[in-house]
Formats: sequence, structure tokens, C-alpha cells
Amino acid sequence: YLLSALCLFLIVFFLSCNRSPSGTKKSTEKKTGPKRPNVVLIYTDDLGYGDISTYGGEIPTPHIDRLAEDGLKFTNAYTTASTCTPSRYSLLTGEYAWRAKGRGVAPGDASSLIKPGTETLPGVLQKAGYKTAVVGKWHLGLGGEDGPDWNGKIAPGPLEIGFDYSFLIPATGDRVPCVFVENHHVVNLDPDDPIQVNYRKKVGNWPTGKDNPELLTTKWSHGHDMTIVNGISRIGFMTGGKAALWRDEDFADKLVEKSTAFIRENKDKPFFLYFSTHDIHVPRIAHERFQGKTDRGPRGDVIVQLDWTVGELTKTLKELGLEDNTIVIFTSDNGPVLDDGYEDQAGELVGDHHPSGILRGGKYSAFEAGTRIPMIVKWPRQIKPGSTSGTLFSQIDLIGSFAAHTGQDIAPGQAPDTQNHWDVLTGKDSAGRKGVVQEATHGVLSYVSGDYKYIPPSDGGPKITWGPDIETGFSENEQLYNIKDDPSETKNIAEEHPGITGKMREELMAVREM
Ligand code: NG6
Ligand code: CA
Repeated sequence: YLLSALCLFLIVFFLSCNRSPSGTKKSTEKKTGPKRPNVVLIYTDDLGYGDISTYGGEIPTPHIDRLAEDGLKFTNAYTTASTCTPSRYSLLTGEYAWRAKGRGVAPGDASSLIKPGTETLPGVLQKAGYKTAVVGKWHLGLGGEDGPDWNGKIAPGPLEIGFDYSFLIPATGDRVPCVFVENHHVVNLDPDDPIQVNYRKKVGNWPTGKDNPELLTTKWSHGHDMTIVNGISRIGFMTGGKAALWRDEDFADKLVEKSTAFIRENKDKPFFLYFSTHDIHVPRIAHERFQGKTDRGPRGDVIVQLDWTVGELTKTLKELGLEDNTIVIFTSDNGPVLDDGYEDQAGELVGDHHPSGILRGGKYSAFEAGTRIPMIVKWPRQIKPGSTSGTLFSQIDLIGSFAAHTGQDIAPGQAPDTQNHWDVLTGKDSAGRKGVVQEATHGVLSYVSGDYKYIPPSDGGPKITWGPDIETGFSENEQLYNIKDDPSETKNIAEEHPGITGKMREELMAVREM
């Protein structure tokens, strides 16, 4: 009798413990600690160091400027390359893209560059319990060795490397196929009208920019003379998939719609949103309501559109009460360019707006404007509003910093170039990393450390020869600049300072051979 009474007592005791709401709460808190910050990474395309007004630009960008007023603005932050694919590869994997071949600007039918099993920024956060999404430009290849199967299941892709949800412009706006991909499939694809894509020869009979320029709403200036979709000729040939074709004017709206839906669905969990804008890459086709908003032509209008986008994301976070504990990082994949292949008057109308700010060069370039980019971090719970940081920071350190902050290990041999600089990212430390390597077009590497920038000798000429009017920064001689005293890299002091030059050369070599 006593034994059964004891059993009954124990059963009642355990049941009441499990039911107690306060007991449950306590044990969850113990397990996960206080709620981790959400992360919204706004990764813009081709936005220069001087393109937004808080960095001196002449085009008003009040919503982006507001992020800086509420957060921390970096003046010495770098992306890893002056073109898109390698920057994005390094950002997501923590490995310099140049460590292996085939990670330059990817064609629109490239296979997945980041292999499943690779440690990634979203993967690390996923392991830490985050819901993760990518919305926007991908440009890191899709599918297996034969490339993407546009008419079937498109995999591997973001979902196989750490994202729970994806809504993609598969490559860039100027590359076919001109369709969105949501998770594993093309959106709105009619199976009776399959998509064909070819980057070498024409497929189907759709007009091209080369043969039918009279059909174009924006003319091409170099490249971009293949299949016409929505009045714009692209890189690559395509046919089929008519019902799935995008309208460039709707990019910003579509990406905002998908992102805000993701934020709303996950408002009660920690989430990571990699919001990868199409703006301000070519073709620069703003929504009708933004066309003509500036007197600087389409390039100005898409900057205003980009600013609106940032405003919409900020508004959603605020509305849901998430602003205080969400880290918003706003930055760019590479430096600016005016004519990047379409006659959109970017150069003619730029006036006194300086996309590169005080820096020399631009997209594709080894000079500073190629890779020194705007970067703003807002996190009201931890970061002092209106602060600035001149500490060296590289986007390659986001994965290492978030891994450390969320207590995740990175598998040995993975993410070899990332470091934890959480305190720099959140404005609490001014030591920063020792040096950082940048990759320009044609794989030319340069190195920044302390006050100096070193560019080793290379074959390429001083200007890009195939289109954009940009200085490459290439020379047959070694170059050394004191970027603190001479941020515009006007005076090569390599010969004057052989000691510093030699040290920089050796440090770059050591990173290359690591
Ligand atoms: C270049 C394209 C340019 C742009 C760039 C990639 C030509 C002539 N130019 O090859 O328009 O698409 O590639 O830009 O085709 S990025 O920002 O995605 O790296
Ligand atoms: Ca880019």
C-alpha cells in the first residue's frame, strides 16, 4: 500500500512540474540563453563608397542614412573582390575565392560554386537555431556538374548549403534566363513551354539586341547583345518559359515582398535574412514610380529605389517590434561603375556626384574604390547610435564573427580565411585584422595593412579595354600607397620605401601560400 501511494505521489509530482508554465520557461531560458539577435544582411550590387549621402553622395538616401544615424558607420571596410561572384563566394564561405580556379564572374548557367558540405555563414547560423533565407541576386551557380535543370528540380543550390528558404534572381539581371527561382523551381513555369538556355549559341528564334536593336527600350553599349527580354538584350541566349519571365521594373517590389513575408513568418525565432538587392547593377530599370525621381538618369533612380527598399525593411522590423534586437548590416559587393554595358546615360548625367567618393578606380579595379565599400551596422541593443569606425574590417570575417558570437565551431580546414572580429563589428574594439587581400579583375591580388596598400606588378594595362571607363590599378611596377595620408592613391611610394614594400610583398605572399 505504501509503495503504490509513493508511486502515485511521484506521478502527480512529475505531471505538475511539466505543466507548470514557469518551470518550462526557466528550463528553455537555461538552454538557449536570452533571445539571439536577428540578422538582416543587405548586400547591394555595385554600390560605390561615395554613392549614398551619408558617405558624401549627392543623391538623397534618407533611409540608408538613418541606419548610420542609429548605428555604426565604417570608413575602412572591404569586400574581398571588385566583382560580384568572388565577393559573394568569400562572404558566404570565409574562404578567399582566388584559392581555387573558376570563381570569377559566373555565367548564368554555371553549376553551384559552393559545394554542399561547405561551412557557410547561413549554415553556421542554422546550426545555432536560426531560420535562414536568401532573397535576391545569387550569382554563385546552381545545380550539379551539368548546371541547372531549369525545367526540373534545381539543386544543389542555397537550400543545400544552409538556407531554409530562397527566392532568387539566379545570376544577374543582365544574364539569361530572366526568371525567378523559388527554392528548387522556376516560378510560374508552364511545363508545356520549357526553358532553353545557351551561353555559346543562339537557341530558338527570339530576337536579339544584335539583330533587332529597333526593339530595345535601353540599348546595349558593350556585350549584352543577345536575347531580348522585356525590351532589354542580355548576356546569353534563351527561349521558352514565357509565363515565367520577369519584369525588371518589379525587382525591388518582389524582393521586398518576399523578404518581409519571411520576416513576418519568423518573427518569433531568431532569423538570418541575406537580402541581396539587384540595385544598382545593370540593367538599371527602376519601377515606374521611381523613374525620373532624380536628374541623374536611371543610375540615380535605382539608388532612390534602393533607399526605399531599405526603408521598407526597417519599417517591417519596427512594426513587429524587432528593431531593438536585429542587427542590420548594409554593405556592397564591389565598387561602382557608370557605363557597364547599357546606354543608360550614367556617365553623362553623373554631374557632381562621385560614386567612388575620394577613392581611385571602381568596379573591376585593384585601386581602393574596387573593394573599399560603404558598410553600416545597426543594432540598437548593443551599438551606440551615430558612431563611426575607421578600423579595418573585411566581409570575410562575418562568418567567423557570427560563429563565435553564437558559439558554433567551424569544421577544421573550412572557412580558412575568416577571423572573429565581433568586437570590431559591434564598435567595441579598434584593433581589427592585420591585413586583408583584395582580388581585382583577371585575378590580380593586392594587400592592405595598416596605413598601406600594396599592388604587385601585373601584365594588364592601366585601363579596362573592353567597355567601362575605369582605371585597373595594374602596372608592370610594384605600387605602394599610404592610404591614410593619400587615400586617393595619387603617389606611388614603392621605390621610396623599399622596406615597407618588401614587408607588404612578403605578407601578401604568406597569405597566398597559407
Ligand atoms: C561583365 C558584364 C557586366 C557585368 C559584369 C558582372 C559585359 C560586357 N559586361 O562581364 O555588365 O554583368 O560582368 O558584374 O558583358 S557583377 O557585379 O555581377 O560582377
Ligand atoms: Ca556587383
